[in-house]
Amino acid sequence: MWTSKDKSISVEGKGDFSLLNAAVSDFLEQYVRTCSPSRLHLCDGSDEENKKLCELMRESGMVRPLTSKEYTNCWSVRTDPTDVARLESKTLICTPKEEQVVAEGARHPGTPNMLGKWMSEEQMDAQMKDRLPRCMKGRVMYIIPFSMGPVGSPLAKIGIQLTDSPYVVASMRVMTRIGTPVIKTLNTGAEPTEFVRCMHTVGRPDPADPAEVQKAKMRLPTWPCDPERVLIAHYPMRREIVSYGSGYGGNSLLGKKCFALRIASWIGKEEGWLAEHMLIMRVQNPEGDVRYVAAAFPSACGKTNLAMMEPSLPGWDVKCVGDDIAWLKFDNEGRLRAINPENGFFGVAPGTSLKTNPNAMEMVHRNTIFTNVAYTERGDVYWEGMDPTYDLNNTKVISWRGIPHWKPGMCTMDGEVITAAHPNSRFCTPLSECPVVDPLYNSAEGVPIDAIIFGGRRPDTIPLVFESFNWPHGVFLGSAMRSETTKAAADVTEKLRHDPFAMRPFFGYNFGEYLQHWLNLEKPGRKMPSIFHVNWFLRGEQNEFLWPGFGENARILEWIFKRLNGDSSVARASPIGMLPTNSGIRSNDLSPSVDMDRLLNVDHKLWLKEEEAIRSFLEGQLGKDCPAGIVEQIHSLRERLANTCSEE
Ligand code: TSX
Ligand code: MN
Repeated sequence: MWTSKDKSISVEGKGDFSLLNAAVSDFLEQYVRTCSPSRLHLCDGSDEENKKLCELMRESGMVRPLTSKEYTNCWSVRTDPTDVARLESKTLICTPKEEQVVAEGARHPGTPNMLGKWMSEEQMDAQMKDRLPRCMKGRVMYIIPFSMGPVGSPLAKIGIQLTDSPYVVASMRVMTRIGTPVIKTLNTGAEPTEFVRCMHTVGRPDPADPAEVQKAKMRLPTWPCDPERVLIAHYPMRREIVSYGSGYGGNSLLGKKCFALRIASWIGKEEGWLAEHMLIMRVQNPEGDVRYVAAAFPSACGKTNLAMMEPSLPGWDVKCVGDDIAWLKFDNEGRLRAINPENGFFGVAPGTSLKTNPNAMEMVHRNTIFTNVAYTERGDVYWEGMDPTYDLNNTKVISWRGIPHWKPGMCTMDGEVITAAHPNSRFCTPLSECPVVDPLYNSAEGVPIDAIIFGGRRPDTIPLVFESFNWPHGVFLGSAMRSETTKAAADVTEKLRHDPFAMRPFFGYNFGEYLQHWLNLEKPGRKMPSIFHVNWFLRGEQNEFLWPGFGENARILEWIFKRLNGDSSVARASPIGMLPTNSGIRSNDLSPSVDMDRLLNVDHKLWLKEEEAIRSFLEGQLGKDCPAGIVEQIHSLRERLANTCSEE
């Protein structure tokens, strides 16, 4: 039983509420009063608790166990068909002043704001007052204490998530470290540790409102949500997140994008560190030298594949620390150290195969929650691009929408292709199941970062790899990132989207301040990591990929190693940065059709256009908030391009 401070309300409850300190109790009481749950469940994080929860979800029809012998403790979930992705237009950062979130350029009327959206705290409070009251009536409110980062690490931060979704509890248990040890660390210091308040509800409509009850009847009974009224609010100054109406991962697993990127980037700016949309990997060469690199890529670039790749070069080895988020902070010795705040992978399933990511294919056979993939009569899962040898003719496949005899090539009446799995379907797997997880993934002090890699999906213009001249130039490269979207679009320029630092939907504060924060990191006594830019996606005349990619990307890592070791013979200056020399990248043992000259070419005409696009984007979005250090980089690039004659 849980009782409010003034003893006026009591709610049936499971768990030891005496563990909660005063701040956590106040937070809980505030939302118990608002949401009126019928029961409370304080999660301890135990296996037993998880087993019971999965069983409960199985009984209610929300999850199906994968019964095939090849899978152990794996589950399949289908969401409401209207609740399948993050909703950027419903995602807002709430502060007293708009300029804390939106840069000057994007505040101009008529300029579309391409980065974070803002709403005043008062306005958002009113919106939520319209949604939250009694939203958990008749149901359980789960209380999840979680740590982003290894429990007790000086780089870790704690959150408490309230949610009415058992799917969220089971997923948070995979993606973060949850349970009793986390509550205990809140109270071990001299004063209580700060925590981020995370409130989530699927927004089951008010049972007292007949209209809302009627609307809910139209939905999948196993996946309550309120898609028309979804709202994901971030209050960075209050260290609070309120998410209403969606059960989908990016909107509901609040430790991930909401906390570890948006709120943490704000805290990082205040405290002098970085929360970035980056993978972290350990690379070892045949001589045994080890380097850790962090890399930021926009979506559809294969970040998860790279994070756990199998290098094709003999003697090279890759280990994975994380595939999505990095928290980076300089230590007292002036070295940049990184932790992965997460404890699991929440990866896109379609396209994942033995060819693109053998390690992911192996790990998803254990302790994995699949969302919106197809289910088969063999009791396993299927998705597009999973296995070209899968016998679809003789296996009954149930699509993610529940079509019982799905076959490739099926179409709707409008001629739209029906896929087996949703394109944004996911696997949710603990880090510890990755066959190449780095033994230091749990290290409290983090791993030392020697290189930062930015990337993009570009059919032309951007060479395979190049290095920044220096730190501010590297920051500029991050700000200039653009990538092809996988959506069909009329022409090539429409397909390219600016995605600075791969953070476009994840900035927690003003992009101008963000760039200044990055520039300010360079200080005497600090060993700044080298910054690189890669592009695996250059295409030739027949639209064919010019670079084999995947394991062969080890060749790029080899060049990066040489540069980190100070080898100046493998690079030459170009207007855009340091490019590999003709023999800089090992390619003699690649197919002769791989045209290295082409892959490393800098096309002057295209780069003049590129500079124009970067400048117009940065000027448009930042306006007066563009740091002088970035303005200088734009001018220098233009000058270098003007001062070199085209080689053609
Ligand atoms: O993940 C990818 N990587 C990084 C791998 C470590 N992908 C998949 C991106 C979609 C999410 C890639 N796709 C990569 C890559 O390096 N390169 C490409 C493009 C490509 C695709 C197919 C082939 C070659 C390049 N070749 C054949 O299919 C035979
Ligand atoms: Mn991501």
